[in-house]
Amino acid sequence: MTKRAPRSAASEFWWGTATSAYQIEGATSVNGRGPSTWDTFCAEPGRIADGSTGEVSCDHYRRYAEDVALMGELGVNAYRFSIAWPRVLPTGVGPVNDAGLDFYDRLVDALLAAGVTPVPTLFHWDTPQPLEDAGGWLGRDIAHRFADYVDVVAARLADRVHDWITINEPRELTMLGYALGVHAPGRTAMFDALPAAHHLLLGHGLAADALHAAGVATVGVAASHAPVWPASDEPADTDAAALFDLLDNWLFADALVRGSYPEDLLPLLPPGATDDLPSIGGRLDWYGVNYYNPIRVGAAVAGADQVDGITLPEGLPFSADITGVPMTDFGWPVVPEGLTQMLRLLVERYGDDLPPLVITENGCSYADGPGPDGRVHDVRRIDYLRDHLGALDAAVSAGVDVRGYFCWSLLDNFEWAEGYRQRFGLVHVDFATGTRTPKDSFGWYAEHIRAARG
Ligand code: IFM
Repeated sequence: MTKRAPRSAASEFWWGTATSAYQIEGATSVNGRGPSTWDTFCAEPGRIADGSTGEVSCDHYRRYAEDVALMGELGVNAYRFSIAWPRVLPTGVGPVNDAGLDFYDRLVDALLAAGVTPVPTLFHWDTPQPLEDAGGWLGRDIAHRFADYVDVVAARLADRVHDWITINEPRELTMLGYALGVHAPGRTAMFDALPAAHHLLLGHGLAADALHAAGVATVGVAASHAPVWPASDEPADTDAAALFDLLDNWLFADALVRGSYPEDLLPLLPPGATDDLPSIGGRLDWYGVNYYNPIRVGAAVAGADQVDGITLPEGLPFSADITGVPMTDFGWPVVPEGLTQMLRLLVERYGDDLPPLVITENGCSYADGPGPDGRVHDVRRIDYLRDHLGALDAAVSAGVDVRGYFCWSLLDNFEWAEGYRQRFGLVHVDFATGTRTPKDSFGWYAEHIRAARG
């Protein structure tokens, strides 16, 4: 496979922050936006922990100028946001909703005026509901419809937007949305969910081709990765961990980077999946890693397991947990050295085939809100960021080629099945009023960026 040339903007490290459309925009039924699977999922009683929806959220659709001004204060030179497919194509296919595209036009222009490079993600889980009704990502057709939508967006924005991300976290949509049903679209297909992974990956490949044909400078992906630690040296544990590792990390990365699938997973993929691999692999100018924490995995044990706050059903061929390390308020392990380890694992596995890396997400949920002085003293987030950026430095010192870091997230926002119970933002949002209050971590990150950029 030919390795693509490193991205053109490589001379400037991206210091950024990230969000996604459904999590911040609100305005879900405004100006012609169509319904997404997340609108449908949120409307089902019991799906979202606090019963909330993304209908208003941070109201970024109306307050985007204020949010771009915050980015100016923060000093980031790049912003990762996502484009809502149902805002552009309300039913997932034509006709085009110009009012939807106009919003992203305005946002891009505001970012450029503020000196911030826009790095849009074309799909961050908000599948148009009519496409889900026709089978969603379990079917193959949607990959082609995705590429058609990408053509439409590129035709409007590629004159000003040079760096793009095709899809966000295909692992989560496959596992949480289609296998376990704890995210939209709420299907519980278990191992029969794997065709969704393949179709998302095919969608990535077709979209990347559409973007390159539109003449964009660089195409990336945002893939979640977690080092998998076997619970012990016992074969039952190491075997279970190896299977989990394939499903969690290498199913996606092997296809994206090498254009192959792990042999052991082929029986779970659609017939003929390998024929599509030439349309998937080798299209990346850079590879985006979303890192939160490692996972300790062992042989199946009786009783339910919890991973990252999600209860796993019984009957899976592995168990997963992690103890003995600090936890965020979401119950996610805080293990900065796992970031160094994950980046090194990618380099070891792919060698020269690996494109330059970008950390497309890293961050933490802590509940701190404004104190009596009106400020948000989120000391734990500062520690988290300092330690993870240190772990990133360690990887770079060890020779890993990393070209950017996006902190998740700019704003407290709608955290999927958790609703508004988790706060990942550098900026606190009062969801009753929309008031934004930069946290102490915002000032810390601003200072870090200033020092790093010299
Ligand atoms: O909020 C999510 C984001 O949408 C995808 N990556 C993980 C974040 C925290 O859960």
